[in-house]
Amino acid sequence: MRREPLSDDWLRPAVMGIVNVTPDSFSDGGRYASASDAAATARRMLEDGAAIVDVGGESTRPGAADVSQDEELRRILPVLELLEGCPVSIDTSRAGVARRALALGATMVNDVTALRREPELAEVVAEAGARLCLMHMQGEPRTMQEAPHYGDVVSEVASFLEERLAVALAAGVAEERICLDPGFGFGKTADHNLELVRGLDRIVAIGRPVLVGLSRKWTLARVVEGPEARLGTDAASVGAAVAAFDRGASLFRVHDVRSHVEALAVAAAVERGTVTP
Ligand code: HH2
Repeated sequence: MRREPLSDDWLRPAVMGIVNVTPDSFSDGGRYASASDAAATARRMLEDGAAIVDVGGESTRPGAADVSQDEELRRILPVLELLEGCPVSIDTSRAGVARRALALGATMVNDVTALRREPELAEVVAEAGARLCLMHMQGEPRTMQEAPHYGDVVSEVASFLEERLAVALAAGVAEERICLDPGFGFGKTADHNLELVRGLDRIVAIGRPVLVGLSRKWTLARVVEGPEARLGTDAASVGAAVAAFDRGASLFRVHDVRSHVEALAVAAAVERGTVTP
C-alpha cells in the first residue's frame, strides 16, 4: 500500500512515521537496538503508506533533559545514512544538526521550538529550500507540564503560530514550505489538548497546512483509561487523528502508520463523497 512522498502542495491527508532514536522517548524510547534496526522500521513505515518519516535524536517528553549536539548527531547520522533516497524529516531544534541532516538528504525540519532555541536554524532551512514545521510549546520540556495556563488556549496558540510564521518568512523561508503544529502535550492539560482539536479550524485558518502529533499521547489515555494512564493506545490515536482531519489537519505524526493510513483514507473518501481520489 505504498503512498507517494509528501507532495509539494501538502496534499491531505499525509502520514509522518515517528522514528525516535532516543533512549527515553515517551512511547518508544530505547526501541531500536541499532541504526539498521531504526532504518528498517522507517522503510517499513514508508511501505505502509507514510509520506515521510520523522527521525529524532532528542526526546521532548515532559521532564526530558537536554542532550548535547554531539550525542544527537551520534544517534541520528547513521540512521539518515541508511535512509538515503527516502523522504525524511529531521526532528531537531539545532541548526548544526539540521545542516548535517539536510546534507544527507532530509527534506524537512521539524522544530518543536519554532525557531526559538536556535534562531539561525531559519537560515539553514531557507538556504536548503527545505520544509519547516513550526510547533507551539508553552515553557520548555523539562518543566512544561508543571502548571500550563491559558486564557483562551486556541487563540493564544494561533497568535503564537502567526508570530513564528512571520519570523520564519522574515528569515527567508518560503511560505509554501512551512506547516504549523499546535503542539499537543507541550505545556497543555488534557482539556487544553481536547479544546485545541475542537478549535483546530482556527489554526487551519492561518492559511498553512497543519501537522498534528496526537499519537499515543497522554490525553488519549486520560480519556480512555483514567487519570493514572500514561500512554494512549493506537485505536485512540486513530480516533483523534480522524477528529483532527475532520477539522482540517493535513499531516499526521504517528507511531502506527498503517492503521492511520487506512482510517484517514476512509475519512478523506467521506469528505470527497467518492472512492476516487
Ligand atoms: N511530539 C513529540 C515530538 N515531536 N513534533 C511535532 N511537530 N509535533 C508533536 O506533537 C511532537 C513532535 C513527542 O512525541 P514522541 O516523538 O513520541 O516522543 P519524544 O519527544 O519523547 O521523542
